Amino acid sequence: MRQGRREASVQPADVKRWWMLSCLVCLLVAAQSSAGELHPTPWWVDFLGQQSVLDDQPLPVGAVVQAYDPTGVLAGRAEVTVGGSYLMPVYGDDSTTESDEGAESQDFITFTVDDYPVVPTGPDSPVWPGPGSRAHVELRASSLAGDFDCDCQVTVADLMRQTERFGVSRGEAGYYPPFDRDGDDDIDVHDVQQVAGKWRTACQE
Ligand SMILES: [Ca+2]
Ligand SMILES: [Ca+2]
Ligand SMILES: [Ca+2]
Repeated sequence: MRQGRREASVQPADVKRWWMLSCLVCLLVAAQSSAGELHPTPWWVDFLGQQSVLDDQPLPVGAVVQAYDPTGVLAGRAEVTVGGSYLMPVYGDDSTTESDEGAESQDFITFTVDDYPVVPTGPDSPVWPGPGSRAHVELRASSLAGDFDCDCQVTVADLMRQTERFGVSRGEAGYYPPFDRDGDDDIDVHDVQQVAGKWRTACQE
């Protein structure tokens, strides 16, 4: 009987282990939500395009356009409902909170289409001009792995774009998710190796 009671009782070490595990889970969940969740604020800029392309074809209906502030905070997301077009509110940061919800005036905005890299092609520059305004920015996206300048081939130009951000982690200036090929929140040698492995590949004609 005494043996049975001892097995059923909760030991302090068990409580400590459970508590540490809970903390770890909370941290992981918090890290994930800050990385991938949109936090709309009352301040936004409408970004739009009407002749945007993925692999030289009009953006397909259902494609997801996303926008990031200079440290990789997700600030806008929109689904394409008319081929080649998008209209996306890109949210600004709420200065009254500690967390970073989005862009500040004159921030450079980067984009992805279905998580593929995008080159903005104007006519407006891809900056967040300030709440309540609009920016006409057409997008050119490429689904070819490692093709960061979206010219349908992987060359030294793509590697240079990526290595310019070498050592940058999510939350730091210059973080752009497509450069982080293995998705572990930094741009390091493993990500560069993946792109180097695609050297001289090109889109199929
Ligand atoms: Ca910000
Ligand atoms: Ca390229
Ligand atoms: Ca990485």
